[in-house]
Amino acid sequence: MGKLLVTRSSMPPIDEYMEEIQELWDTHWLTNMGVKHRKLQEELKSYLGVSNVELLTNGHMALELTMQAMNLHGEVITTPFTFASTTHAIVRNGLTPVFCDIRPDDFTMDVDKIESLITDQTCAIVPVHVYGNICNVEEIEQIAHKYGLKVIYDAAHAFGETYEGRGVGTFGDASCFSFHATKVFHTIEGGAVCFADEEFGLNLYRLKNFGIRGPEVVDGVGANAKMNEFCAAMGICNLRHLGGELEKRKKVAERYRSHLEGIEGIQLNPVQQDVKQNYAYFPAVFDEKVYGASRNEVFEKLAEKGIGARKYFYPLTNTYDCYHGKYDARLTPVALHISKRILTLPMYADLAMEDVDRICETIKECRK
Ligand code: T4K
Repeated sequence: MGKLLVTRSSMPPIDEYMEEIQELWDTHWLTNMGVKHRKLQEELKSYLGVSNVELLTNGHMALELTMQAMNLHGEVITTPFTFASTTHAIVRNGLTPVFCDIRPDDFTMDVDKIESLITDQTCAIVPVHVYGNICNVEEIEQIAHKYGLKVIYDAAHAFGETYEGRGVGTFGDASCFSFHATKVFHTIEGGAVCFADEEFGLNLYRLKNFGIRGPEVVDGVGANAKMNEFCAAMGICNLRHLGGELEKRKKVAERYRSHLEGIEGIQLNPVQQDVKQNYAYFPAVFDEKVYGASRNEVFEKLAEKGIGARKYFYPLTNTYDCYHGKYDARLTPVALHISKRILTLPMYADLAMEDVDRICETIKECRK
């Protein structure tokens, strides 16, 4: 049996992709908001049920440029239980991250702890729909409204999800998606920002193109974060097949649950009420004292058998070497606890049921 990695990119049929990019050989138009870019943008608007979509080179630039386009200054309340990108985007904007703890059940920002972190310097909240678990969007909206704060969701894991029938990208002032190769929906590398405010959208559009306003006017210190035509074409093809891919992911998740649900000492991702899930990740939390094996032991045992589970998200971003001495992870004890115990198991559409069985058998063998 070959190696199993934590995920595997979905690929559209090659002929379909070739057909989609054929046109580029005629036009020689390869980037800078060409036809594929515009087509994908329109398709995503309708798929995600949002009023505006700006396409970018990746999810990180989506976050970074969103914060810049909002002209934020001061402190940003965020979570340390995330990928490097969320915290780095804040810091790279000259903003100060203030870390809020997470909930032990769904790992999203604990809204009961937000208000005590707000100061007169706070300008925004950046929560993460981690593993596709939707944050408490109502409560976050209320707090933001009360204190006049912007809300930028890191929705890198939440592509295509809905909450109470509403596209997840419609919550907050902006939602930033990642279309990286490892994601449920991908454009090889890519990302997008969904938003309602057109003026913000214009700022964002300029910032992704060097801050150019017109042929002779550059009035923003922008970057180059334009999605190219080959990536957009990949997105167009992948979007056609997404329904089938999600169905397959659902079956994989169900198979995992049939093996692992109800085992003492293993906590699975919750099934959230009123959420249409995307089955992006399959995390499991191992409580060594109850289960009889630690997360690290399970990780090692799986690795011995060529199964590449990952410790998403360990370490916490507020303990990274590059932030040494700046933050105190003891102030986010739940995040610290979970990050030492969580493991994301292989999850992708083409993962064979026998492989899920094998992964679960190996996990069960770890019990002492
Ligand atoms: N916010 C959050 C919450 C995020 O999770 C992320 C990205 C971002 C923001 C930023 O979005 P982007 O700027 O990336 O669009 C991976 C991804 O690179 C990253 O996108 C993702 N989160 C993160 C959770 O996972 P690594 O360093 O773990 O990737 P890597 O190279 O180890 O790949 C993981 C597995 O994926 C491999 O074992 C095999 C498979 N794979 C990988 C690649 C590169 C493929 O099947 N095909 C591929 O092309 O970060």
